Amino acid sequence: MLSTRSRSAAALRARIRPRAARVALASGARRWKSAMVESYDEDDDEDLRFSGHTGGQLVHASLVECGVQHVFGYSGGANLPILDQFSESPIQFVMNRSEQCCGHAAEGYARSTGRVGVVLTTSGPGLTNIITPLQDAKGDSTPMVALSGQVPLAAVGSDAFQECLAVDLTRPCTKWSYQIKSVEEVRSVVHEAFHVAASGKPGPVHLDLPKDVMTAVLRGAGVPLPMLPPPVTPSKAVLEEVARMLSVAEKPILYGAVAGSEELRALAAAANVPVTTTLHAMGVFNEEDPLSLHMLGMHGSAYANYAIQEADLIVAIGSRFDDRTTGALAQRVVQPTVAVPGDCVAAMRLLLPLAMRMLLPLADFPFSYTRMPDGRIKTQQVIEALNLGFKPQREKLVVATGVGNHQMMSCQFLRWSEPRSIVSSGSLGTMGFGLPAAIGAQVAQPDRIVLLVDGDSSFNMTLHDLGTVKERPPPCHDGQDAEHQLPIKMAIMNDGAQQMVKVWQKLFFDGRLVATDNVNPDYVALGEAYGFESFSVDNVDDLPAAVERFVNATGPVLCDFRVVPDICLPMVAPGKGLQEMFLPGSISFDDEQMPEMTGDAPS
Ligand SMILES: Cc1ncc(C[n+]2csc(CCOP(=O)(O)OP(=O)(O)O)c2C)c(N)n1
Ligand SMILES: [Mg+2]
Repeated sequence: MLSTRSRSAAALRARIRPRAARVALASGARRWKSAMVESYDEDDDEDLRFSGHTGGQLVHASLVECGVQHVFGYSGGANLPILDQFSESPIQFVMNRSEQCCGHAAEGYARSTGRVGVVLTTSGPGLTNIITPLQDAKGDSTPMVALSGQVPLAAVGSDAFQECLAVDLTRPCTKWSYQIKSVEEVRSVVHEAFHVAASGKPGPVHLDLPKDVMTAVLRGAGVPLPMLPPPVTPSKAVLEEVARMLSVAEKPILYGAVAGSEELRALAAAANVPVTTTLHAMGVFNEEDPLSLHMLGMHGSAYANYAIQEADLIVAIGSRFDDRTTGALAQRVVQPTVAVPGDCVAAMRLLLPLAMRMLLPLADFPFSYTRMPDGRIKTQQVIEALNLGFKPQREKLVVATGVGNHQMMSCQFLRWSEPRSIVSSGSLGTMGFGLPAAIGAQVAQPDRIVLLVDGDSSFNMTLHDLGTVKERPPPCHDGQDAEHQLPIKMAIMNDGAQQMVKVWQKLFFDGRLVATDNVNPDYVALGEAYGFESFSVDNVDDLPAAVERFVNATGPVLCDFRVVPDICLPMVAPGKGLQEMFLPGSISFDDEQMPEMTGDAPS
């Protein structure tokens, strides 16, 4: 990020990754016995409460012990002994329409709350269907526990029906993947899985559960619960060094942090340092605050990109310098000048009393776009109208997105003021993520307003999960059953294209368009087929009324916003520094005016 400019204050440049500490977990290894052990419950060795339970019952009991309230899952022969436990359970079981959707729903659940999302699949295709969500959760540091059924241990490795080498498949896309081999270890392993998923840098854990282990009966106490290491405390001395750097920096900037909204706001105010956020952190810092520079990166605000390029001190909080946020870098891995391992929120708390300085940010180059002269509407325009429509209820809003222009335009044209208000696939960029993730967020928080801003192509990938929106599962421990539907507001930015990629074809492949136009279903008819209030709008005159109807709908509602395709600006072309971005107005989606680019298209 800073490699393109050398400045005299280079010695001050810091790239601090407070979460650089990782839980060191080689896959397959599952015991910590170190001097760091905080407590160990000796009584647990004698715990006979679970003697006589089956493996399936132990899994369920462990989920309850770990505070699980919702599981997203799908049935199958291999997971029946576990599924059976949910016939009478304090845990609400949500059946999405495919395992991929279960996985994304668990991600939406986790990201909008900070709690661990839980998924249950069957063996074979059930498990392979969650590879994408697992990788997505790994890339975006989302705590998730995935449980898969498996053929009986004796059949493992025999190419049995619906057998796959589950743990081998999930090893690279999880923090830890493990096949439970005896009923004795079930409770201990499940507890440990939740710890691994939620601690250090959060991420997904996969447990494979052979059917015979799930039907076996525990005799005696079983393996004691794991001994867990205490969290790393950020070093006061290192934070004093950070405070010193902050006090002498001329152009510092704060970047990142998904958690610790209050701490970040206090820190920015005390030190008077501007804040830019990544996709996942939208809202952690109030964008109405004059210190807010909004999102940075490939489609970030021009002022954030200029500011971070010019900064002599970057305080990165829980961020990992993804290439979508850095632009061209000499090295893929950014080495911090000072690293503060430990919990970000704790680090910010400790830094707060030490940090004081004066500086005012520069906010120029606003997000903008060109309106159509004939009254047709653009995605940016719709999102601006949605922003206005939902403004009075912004504290309650959670926004899920697909992947593409509409995703970036949501970041640009919605104003974000609340933490955990965006649910979006950042690292993996998974089309089809939006609808199931919205479902997960709504299941987790029935009182919040869940808005899905989806692209037509992204929506097409998982639209079968409309069935889950329609049939909310029966009431459970919380007694919510006012309406058997999830009141998700689904806004489809229907530009008839995979527009983000189509733009790249125009820019980098001499305008040759291959397989980036869509033939879409009639979304209004589709919504009605599922029993939702559904309508469409395609012009600026009808837009305010359509948005009002959309905002005020009480149940699930689908609006097909028929929009004119556009390019998303600002845009940093591949291989370029952030300061070399195309600004709004500099290029348009018109054939004639598109400049031809050299170099690789974005990946
Ligand atoms: C599963 C998956 N396949 C392919 C891609 C590559 N890709 C990135 S954006 C995009 C187009 C998205 O189209 P749409 O959802 O309609 O959004 P738009 O850009 O038109 O707003 C594609 C194909 C992806 N990100 N995910
Ligand atoms: Mg599209």
